[in-house]
Amino acid sequence: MEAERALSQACAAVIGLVLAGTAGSSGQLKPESRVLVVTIENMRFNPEVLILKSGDRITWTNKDLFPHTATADAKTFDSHSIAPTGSWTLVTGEPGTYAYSCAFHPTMKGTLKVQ
Ligand SMILES: [Cu+2]
Repeated sequence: MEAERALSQACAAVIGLVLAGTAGSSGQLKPESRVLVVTIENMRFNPEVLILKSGDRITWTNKDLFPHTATADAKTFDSHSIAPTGSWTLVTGEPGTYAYSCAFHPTMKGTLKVQ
């Protein structure tokens, strides 16, 4: 009897968590937040300019045969080395325009516009 009651209480707790997640009250799991992808290929960021909303996630995927980075000019973010076939994800924060480049290949440039 005691075990059954404990189990039903545990289930109620899990349901409560799920509801909290979908309600978007946490700030981390906003239902409207999206995942956008920048493909690194042929020594370029594609797309070069990405417009997104604060809270969106952005994933850089490296399809070249050598490592790259996504490093903000102002050092507000830095992926460090992203290995071939590897990826790195950033959750966007403050609105603004963020120019970034590859630390290994400074001619590779991109821009994030967070609204
Ligand atoms: Cu590079």
